[in-house]
Amino acid sequence: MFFHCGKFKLDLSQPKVMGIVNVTPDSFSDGGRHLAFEAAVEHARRLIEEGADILDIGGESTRPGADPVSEQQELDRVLPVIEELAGISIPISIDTYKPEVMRAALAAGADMVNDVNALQSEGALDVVAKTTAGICLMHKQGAPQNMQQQPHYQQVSVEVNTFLRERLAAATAAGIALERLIIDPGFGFGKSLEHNLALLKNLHAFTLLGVPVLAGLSRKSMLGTITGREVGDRMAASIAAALISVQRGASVVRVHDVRATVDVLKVWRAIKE
Ligand code: 7PM
Repeated sequence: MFFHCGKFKLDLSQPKVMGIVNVTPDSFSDGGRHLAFEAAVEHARRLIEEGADILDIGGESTRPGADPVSEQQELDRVLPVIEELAGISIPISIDTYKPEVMRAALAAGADMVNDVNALQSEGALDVVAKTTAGICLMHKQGAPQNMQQQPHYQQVSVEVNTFLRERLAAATAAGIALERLIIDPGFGFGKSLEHNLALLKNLHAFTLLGVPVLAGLSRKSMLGTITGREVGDRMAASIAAALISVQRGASVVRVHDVRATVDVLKVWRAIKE
């Protein structure tokens, strides 16, 4: 299966590693933007060296519990980084749910949109339909500010599956080819530990929708709950989760620890029938 993603066609017969690049100013607000730019570009280049297949660049608007960032702030953060990296050997994904940020990022050289809102924002479908960008459609329940307060499902896998099927239909109806689409159950986005584990156990069911599956479990709080480890100490748990995801059919894993994940997938590949 090939994933059409802007200038690229990714061969997903081997699972791919998407490395996370956050463009977030630190507390030294004076010159913070420049420091954030330098740090993000340096981090991106390191992830490429470590073997990342895709870079996911985000201005931190979609984190659970996070305050929304304005469109202008998000543009100011991510555009210089995309412009600086444009022309690298792997696809650049823009992590945003804002249509104007999608449009500007794709114009600046991004090849893919990673949208935790699954193109439900007003105008988002139209913006990406006019391009050749790849798109990740993710499920969440509720808004990032409150979604972890009281997640509720009758049957989480069925409901997430139905939602993603509907968003795939909306995207293809807007003229986006199936080859450009990838789906993601959205671990941690309005899900309890029990919900997350049910989704991981049943991850294979999502591959039946006919498009590749992306899984993002890296450093997430469910891994903290299971292991009792703080966020900076969850690499082993994250790698286990990435390997399980791939064994259950994921074609792309979204991770912080690219080097270690690439090694683990090499071992998996060596014994894969
Ligand atoms: C705090 C909690 C900070 C969670 C950051 C996060 C996903 C994503 C994120 C995912 C896709 C993180 C998350 N998670 N996009 N964006 N899938 N497609 O770990 O699972 O970066 S934000």
